[in-house]
Amino acid sequence: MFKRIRTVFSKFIDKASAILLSRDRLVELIEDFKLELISNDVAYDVAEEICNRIREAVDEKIVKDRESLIHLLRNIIRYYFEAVERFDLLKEARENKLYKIVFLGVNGVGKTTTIAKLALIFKENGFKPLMVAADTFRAGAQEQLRIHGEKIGVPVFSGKYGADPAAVVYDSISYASNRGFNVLLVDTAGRMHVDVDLVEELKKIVRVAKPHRNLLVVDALTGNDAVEQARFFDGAVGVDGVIVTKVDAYEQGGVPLSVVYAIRKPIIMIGTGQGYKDIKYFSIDDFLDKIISLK
Ligand SMILES: Nc1nc2c(ncn2[C@@H]2O[C@H](COP(=O)(O)OP(=O)(O)OP(=O)(O)O)[C@@H](O)[C@H]2O)c(=O)[nH]1
Ligand SMILES: [Mg+2]
Repeated sequence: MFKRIRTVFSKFIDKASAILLSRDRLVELIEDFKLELISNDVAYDVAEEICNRIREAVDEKIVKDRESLIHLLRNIIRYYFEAVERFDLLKEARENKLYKIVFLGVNGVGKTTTIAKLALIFKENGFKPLMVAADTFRAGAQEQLRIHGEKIGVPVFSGKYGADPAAVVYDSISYASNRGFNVLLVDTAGRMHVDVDLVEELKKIVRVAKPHRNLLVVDALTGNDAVEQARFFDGAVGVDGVIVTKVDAYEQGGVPLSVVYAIRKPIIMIGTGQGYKDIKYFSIDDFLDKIISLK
């Protein structure tokens, strides 16, 4: 997990600490570092900003040794994550009679699996979740959610194949309210951004559901595409928070930072495997510890 970006940081720290006093060589090194960041999924603008700030700190003589360089780098990265407001799903669920989340994301990123993982978290915290299959397009989509539901012991609401997804969501809300469910997790069809009709439909789902949160699921392995997807969905229906999946198999490391930078919305959770327990709350400190070693 994040191994490549960790190597990029540690190499930079090693080399830069040795030449902190020779500005020209340092500037050159920072330029190389920038390219390395970019090739590990750090968006160009972020990489440039990071490097500008390092250069400024060097000029202001803030960076005196290895320790202060590490400190500086961690603070620079931390800043991006702390600049966006975070929220707590369990806390919000406690504050609402029926807490509704709509999950967004393109095909195959891990939406359905993530919904099942989250449903299990809600269940284990004493909630009564209902999963809603609003993907009425793809054969097998509802079935997939139902299989997950059976395995984790969480009911699934679905409409007929080919039904209007917004109508399914509408019906699921009264169903949930009448039967004492208090968390509604809506699975939507994987949308390709070029498809305008599908976007209109997504807007309709959101209008009907009036969700407390729209959570976008992105697959870390798609790199820069994850950033494009974030921009797209945020522009189309608004994204409140992001779940980054498949980080267990992801070495580059730049995606969480780039996504937060692109849409200024927090990473809420990360998917760390295919099992139902393979999900974690995103922690800024954990992330920093993984990518920038303290030594
Ligand atoms: N390694 C790993 N695999 C994951 C993770 N999350 C999901 N997957 C796998 O990714 C594949 C696709 O997951 P789905 O949940 O079906 O994805 P989806 O977004 O619902 O896909 P569509 O419904 O086809 O749009 C499955 O094989 C999952 O097991 C994760 O965090 N790590
Ligand atoms: Mg799915």
